[in-house]
Amino acid sequence: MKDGAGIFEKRSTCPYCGVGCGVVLRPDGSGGIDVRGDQVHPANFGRLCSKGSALAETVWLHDRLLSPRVNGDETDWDSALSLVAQKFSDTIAQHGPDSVAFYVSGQLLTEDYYVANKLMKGFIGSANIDTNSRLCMASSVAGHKRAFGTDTVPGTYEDLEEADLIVLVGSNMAWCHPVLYQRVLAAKKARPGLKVVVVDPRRTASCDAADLHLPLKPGTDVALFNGLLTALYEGGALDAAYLRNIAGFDEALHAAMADDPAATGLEASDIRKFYRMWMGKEKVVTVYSQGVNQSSSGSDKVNSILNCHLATGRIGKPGMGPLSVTGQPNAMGGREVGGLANMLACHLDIENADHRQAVRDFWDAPHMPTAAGLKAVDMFRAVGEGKIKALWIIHTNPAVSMPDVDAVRAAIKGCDFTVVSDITANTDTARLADVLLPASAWAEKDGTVTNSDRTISRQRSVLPAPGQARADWAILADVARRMGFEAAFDYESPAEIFREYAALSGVAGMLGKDFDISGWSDLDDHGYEALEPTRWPVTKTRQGGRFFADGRFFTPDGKGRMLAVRMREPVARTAPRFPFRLNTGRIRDQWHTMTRTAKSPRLSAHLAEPFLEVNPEDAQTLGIQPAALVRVTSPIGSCILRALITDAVRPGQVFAPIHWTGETAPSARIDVLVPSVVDPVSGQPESKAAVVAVAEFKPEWYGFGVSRNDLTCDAAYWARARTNAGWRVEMAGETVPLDWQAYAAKMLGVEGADCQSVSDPASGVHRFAFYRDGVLEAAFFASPKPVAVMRDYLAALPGQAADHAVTGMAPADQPDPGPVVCSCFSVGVNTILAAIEGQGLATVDQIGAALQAGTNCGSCRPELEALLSKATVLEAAE
Ligand SMILES: Nc1nc2c(c(=O)[nH]1)N[C@H]1C(S)=C(S)[C@@H](COP(=O)(O)OP(=O)(O)OC[C@H]3O[C@@H](n4cnc5c(=O)[nH]c(N)nc54)[C@H](O)[C@@H]3O)O[C@H]1N2
Ligand SMILES: Nc1nc2c(c(=O)[nH]1)N[C@H]1C(S)=C(S)[C@@H](COP(=O)(O)OP(=O)(O)OC[C@H]3O[C@@H](n4cnc5c(=O)[nH]c(N)nc54)[C@H](O)[C@@H]3O)O[C@H]1N2
Ligand code: SF4
Ligand SMILES: [Mo]
Repeated sequence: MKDGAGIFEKRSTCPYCGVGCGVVLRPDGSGGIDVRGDQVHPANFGRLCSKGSALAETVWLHDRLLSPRVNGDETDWDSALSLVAQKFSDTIAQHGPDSVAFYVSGQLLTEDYYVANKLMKGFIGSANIDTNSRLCMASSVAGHKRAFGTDTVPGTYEDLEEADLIVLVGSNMAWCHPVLYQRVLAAKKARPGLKVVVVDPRRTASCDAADLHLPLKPGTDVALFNGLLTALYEGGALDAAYLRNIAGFDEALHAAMADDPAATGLEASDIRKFYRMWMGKEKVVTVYSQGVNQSSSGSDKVNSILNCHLATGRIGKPGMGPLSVTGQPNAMGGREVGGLANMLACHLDIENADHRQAVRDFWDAPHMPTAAGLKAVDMFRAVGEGKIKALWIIHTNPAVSMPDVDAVRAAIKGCDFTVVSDITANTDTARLADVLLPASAWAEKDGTVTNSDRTISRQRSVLPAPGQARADWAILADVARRMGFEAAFDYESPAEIFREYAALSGVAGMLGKDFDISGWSDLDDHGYEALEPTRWPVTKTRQGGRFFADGRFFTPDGKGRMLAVRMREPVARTAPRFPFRLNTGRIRDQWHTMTRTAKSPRLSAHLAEPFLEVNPEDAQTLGIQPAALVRVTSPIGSCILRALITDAVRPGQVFAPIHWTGETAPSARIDVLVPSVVDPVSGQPESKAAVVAVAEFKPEWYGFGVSRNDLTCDAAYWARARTNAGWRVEMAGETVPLDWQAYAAKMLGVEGADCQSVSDPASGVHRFAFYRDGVLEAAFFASPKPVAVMRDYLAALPGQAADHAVTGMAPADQPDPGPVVCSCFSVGVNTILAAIEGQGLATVDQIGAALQAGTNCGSCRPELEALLSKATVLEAAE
């Protein structure tokens, strides 16, 4: 597509969250791209969040893996892929198909996923392919299948606009699905009658728009929704006609009545208020995410929610229904294509002989497994036990994101043969690989993804793949051909794979399955190139729409199922040695293990350091001061994090983000603390309910540095972040270096540079500024107490003359902007607070008019609201 000026641009999708926003990409001619929201994409209608808006900053090639590597040495594709094919074939010949495994990702494109799944399940003959969606959506899949007979998301995004009540359960939508959240805010503004309830133990940014926040005890959601079902029954709010299509009502109600919502620890009046809101508004959408799924009772939590919607017939109709929001851009596509070890393809079941036969015939497959394969946690356990001897990890970083991650790391390291496909060699997982394969990245790839509301969209390439990088599907198909499956993997383009997949879904449709996109089985290459965002199903007779309003389900008897579920506490119990419940999750501007978002200085400025939210009461009991470091210890591991004292978390609970890794902050890898406890039905780990002890970490010294160069740190604690000028790093050490200047120069990569220093041995405070040719290369500050310097000001200095850098303070006429709140326009908290006070700003829109903050993507608007109320509180106290 060309614009009026003849400049070439293409429509594609954002590679981050499951909202699946449309973007328009325009190469800038020098290797970069411009990114803007796609006005006509039905997920976002032009909007983008802070991460989407900063995509252009993440495509630079700085740390890209450009050629295959075997045992660390660069090589060509032919050698690397022959080795992979040989090792997999030999292992299978010697130890059987179940001695190999693929661990893949909800970020793969559907075409990549299709090839991986076909190779493992149809040709290798094992079901040992599982995906990081096991850590993410497995409980929703299990809940859907139990209730509906299939993994269908009944509703659509438009339901959010039509609803009268939106309940967010375990979802921090403001930060994790920001564009959907903006749609909710816009709907609320247009229709103030729309109410929002947030069910989350923690006060999150999503609570700012909430009419009611229910900070329930972690893990007690089932008691809340069982109480709701009971209240609906007692209040006469059930839909008797719809219930004729539903089995299991009596048992479900009986179980619900046995639970007491008081177990949630919520005020009885708040619970009643919530139940009254639910009963009083027919159009209810319940959005749920990882606070529900990532639990040892995740599947039951899902079904307790579905029970309430089924019992009231509030499902699949405009403005009502359960809506499980998917995390990754193609989490939904992966579920459809059969990426999970217990699925086949197109929602067909591995354990169903008819389904197996149909897929075997379609693929002309030589070997098909008859039982489900190993789920993620079991898979890595089997790797650790030596039962899996060849492992291929694609598009995911399990050495950071799996529970009990040090055991997973040891398992991967000990595996006879590990292949990792990634876009960079600098990940904790890639560092453990025997063979490293360079994948082409988002802006270089073609394919399709499915978002949270079943909309299939094209991802389109606008940049050439750098070096030898190749698309994931092409690498997989090449290995398959080298393993002897030439005919079945003779693909030349993603369009060809997509057509085959669409045809297979027609087989599933004939078997009575919901996932049917056979309307596209004849799509030619041009049609594939031009494919518009479309909600499935896509058949000759039907396109899109909602499911289940008609009371027809995909179970053997065609009825929906209510499940009898009872509340179960998280498996790990707090005890005097481990008195805190550790909640984990995401922050606004980072994506998972940061391999892409951390390349953006703007995104890195929002929260530049890993942290632990601690309630002020607990901080006082533990003697923890603001900005202190804390050691967090669980029965299986230990971390060091910065304490962030806030009443957003309740006493007895702490929260830490998941994003930091061996590359960015090794002592903050949070999954070293989380045990590998799983939901018995879905196999999904309980990632949000470890138990921990918290104590102050007292280092000998604290440090802060900025540098133009790459850093090499070895302190007990360090955390680095990108800045426009290079890097910034927070540090803390347990041993005092003998020569501070030499230590700082080595770490900051400025050995031999001119140095200005101010040292006070008595107080232990040391300050250094390093220059080359009168330009500041780096600066470093160390102190026995947390370092007090103007961090955000200093971070911008490297590369400038900055002759006062050694003071660590800005000259009086250059105020410190403070940590960035608005990433789009890099507006800091101090700037905003000063403007609120100085110019008497009273609304978010006034802040926008004065400073631009919040006027582009809007992701920071909840934080601007919070700053306004903070300023008001301060004023009131004066
Ligand atoms: N910025 C950003 N956005 C992302 C991602 C990212 O990395 N960064 N990742 C994407 C992915 S893959 C996913 S899966 C989604 C996740 O999206 P979300 O699920 O919204 O995000 P989380 O922060 O993991 O967890 C949500 C909330 O669950 C709460 N919670 C913890 N325990 C309980 C409980 O027992 N009950 C209830 N009701 N709530 C509980 C937590 O306090 C937290 O606020 O985000 C997607 N979007
Ligand atoms: N404690 C705790 N743990 C959690 C969670 C939690 O809430 N709490 N959340 C869980 C959830 S929901 C998720 S989804 C996982 C996410 O965890 P991961 O999937 O492990 O994290 P990512 O950083 O998304 O990993 C993606 C990898 O793919 C690489 N990559 C990028 N583009 C491409 C490409 O085109 N091709 C290939 N081959 N590689 C590419 C990236 O560089 C990166 O290394 O974490 C889980 N772990
Ligand atoms: S909400 Fe943000 S991260 Fe998610 S798809 Fe849209 S732009 Fe990307
Ligand atoms: Mo996820």
